[in-house]
Amino acid sequence: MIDFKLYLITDRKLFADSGLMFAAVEEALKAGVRAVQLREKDLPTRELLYMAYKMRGLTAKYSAGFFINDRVDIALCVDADGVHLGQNSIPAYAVRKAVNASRITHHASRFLIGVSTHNSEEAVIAEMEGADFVTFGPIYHTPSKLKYGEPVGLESLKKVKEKISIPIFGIGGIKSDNAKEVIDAGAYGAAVISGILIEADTASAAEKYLKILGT
Ligand code: TZP
Repeated sequence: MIDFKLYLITDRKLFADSGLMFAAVEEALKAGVRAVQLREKDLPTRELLYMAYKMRGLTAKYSAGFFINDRVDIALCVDADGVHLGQNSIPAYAVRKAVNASRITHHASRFLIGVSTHNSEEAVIAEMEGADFVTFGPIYHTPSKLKYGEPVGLESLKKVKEKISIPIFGIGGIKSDNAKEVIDAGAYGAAVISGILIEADTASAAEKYLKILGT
């Protein structure tokens, strides 16, 4: 049901302007990336909506999945494939109810719900509440340690894997040279920001991950 292993997450602040971010995401899509999450938490609603329309258009051009961080309303407005919830977002069960009520039946595909988790308790709850997949991390140190907290490491990933059956995407400091050990520890895939978006050659950075993870 989750047909991607590499989950590209945006951060426009890595770029001088958002046009450059769209260009980088397009390079990654051309290289074969199959899913993108728009994660621009501090944008005012309308700006986020316009960016989401644009990113929906771009991902659709490459038949890739498109997720919006936190904002179920915007995900529905732009016909995204799903939403990615944080620990303070509306919980998955409540999103499911709202989506079932508002989504018209011509949608053949399920509206996917991902949840960010940082320990096994959060992951177990996410699954119980109806998430389709979780991200789990930060696995390693990230450039912004304060924002994402201390690394949880591979051992805790292994433990979470024993407790839930939905796909787990490792997140946080995952580079092409450590992606394999994340998969070996039980992750289904990897969620990546800087390993792709700060690279000068976005396409070859994305290709390196895809080679290790599969699409
Ligand atoms: N959640 C946990 S770590 C992280 C998020 C959003 C950041 C991942 O960024 P990077 O650059 O791939 O380490």
